[in-house]
Amino acid sequence: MRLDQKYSGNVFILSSDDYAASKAVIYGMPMDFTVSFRPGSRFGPGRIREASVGLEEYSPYLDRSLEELAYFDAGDLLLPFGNPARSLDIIAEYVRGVLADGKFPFGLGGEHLVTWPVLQEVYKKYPDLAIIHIDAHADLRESYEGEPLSHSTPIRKAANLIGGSNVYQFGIRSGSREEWAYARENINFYPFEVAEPLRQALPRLAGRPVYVTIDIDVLDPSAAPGTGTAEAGGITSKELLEAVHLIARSDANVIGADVVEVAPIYDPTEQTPIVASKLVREMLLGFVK
Ligand SMILES: [Mn+2]
Repeated sequence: MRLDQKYSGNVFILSSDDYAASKAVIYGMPMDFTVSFRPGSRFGPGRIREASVGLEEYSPYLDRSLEELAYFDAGDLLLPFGNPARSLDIIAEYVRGVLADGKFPFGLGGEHLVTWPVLQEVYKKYPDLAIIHIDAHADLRESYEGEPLSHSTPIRKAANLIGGSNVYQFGIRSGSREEWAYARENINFYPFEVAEPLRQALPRLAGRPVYVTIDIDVLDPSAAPGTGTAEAGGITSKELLEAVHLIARSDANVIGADVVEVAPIYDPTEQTPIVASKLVREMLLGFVK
């Protein structure tokens, strides 16, 4: 597998053509094969990139510009439609290479199951791994309708792998009674709110390698209607950006990140990919040192 191969011409603004010299690698994971409600997130990565042309390269929050950071955008990985298991293998293989090259993996989903192979690879490299998961949904099911490879299972799989005490969840406002009971008992669970509990939890992650996974549906549907499983009662885009900045300014060592579940077809105003593209800019500038 060639890690420096571009699969499409549509890239995030100011991304470098030089894979070798890049500190971070953006890759799209255009998979939405296991969703229980509305599909369409396979088109998320491409639309986030298109929306990125509307961004300033400078972040006034972080006083840092995209021009100061070398990152490569590989485009979307070629995933076989209808075959989640093989798709996850391809994602794992790609991320394994990116990590072996010492680069920061930055994924764009896709449904949330795409985070699972990434977490497995990241954990192999960082056995002391912790996860910050920001989402409306707990994603803590063991299986969904009998299927363990489901978009509602990745964080449960991660908790089983790295231990629930290393999983930090924020903004959750949906899930089964079993998921909530599991969350309360087994992981660091901060439902409904994001920025305030994050502020309190971050000191405990000082010095730890941390992977940050953000489901765009943590936002209120009024801010981000373009997602498969929109959930009323969400946070504002301002609070989500604040959360990214809190993590960026903390002593946690962010070693990888993703933004998932943007499904552009449900948002004719395109505000969802527009919000997501700014989120990606702030995450790149804040997390990749
Ligand atoms: Mn979600």
